Amino acid sequence: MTSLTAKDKDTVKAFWAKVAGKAEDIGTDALSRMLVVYPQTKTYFSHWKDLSPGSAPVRKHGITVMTGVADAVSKIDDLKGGLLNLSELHAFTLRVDPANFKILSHNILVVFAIMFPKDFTPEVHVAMDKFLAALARALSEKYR
Ligand code: HNI
Repeated sequence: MTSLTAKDKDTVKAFWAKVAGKAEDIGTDALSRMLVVYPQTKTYFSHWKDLSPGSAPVRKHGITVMTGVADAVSKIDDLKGGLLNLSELHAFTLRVDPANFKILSHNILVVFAIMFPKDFTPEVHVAMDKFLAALARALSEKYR
């Protein structure tokens, strides 16, 4: 298990500060891709009218998820404690299989690479990958 070094945390905060203004587009694109490329993820959203890329509910939920990511950046020193309520919601209420956290993380990374090709250096890539993995672990905390 890789944990975030102090340098990783600085890299995450600096990259997030650069891209946060585009969070709505990042969330919409990442969620759109997840639903197309990993159609098994659609089961959780079958109550939506339109699951096609960029639809109103996809955009709305993309924004919600990125608000959660932004919140996690601010709680980077205690992700497990900071995200307990959100973990409880996904585990007990929504019953999301935690394997899906990895899938969404992957799609977020793909969108970072497309939207920010210059800023998304290998160093930023590894820091964001570690951060999203730690976020996924924190969200999985209540499943045990
Ligand atoms: Ni997730 C609701 C954050 C991954 C399925 N999710 C939320 C909410 C936040 C959130 C915030 C709103 C909570 C509230 O209403 O209080 N989700 C996150 C974050 C990640 C994540 C930060 C990972 C980076 N969620 C996932 C994944 C799935 C998922 C991978 C399923 C594939 N989430 C849901 C569903 C809801 C949800 C379903 C309820 C949405 C609705 O419209 O019913």
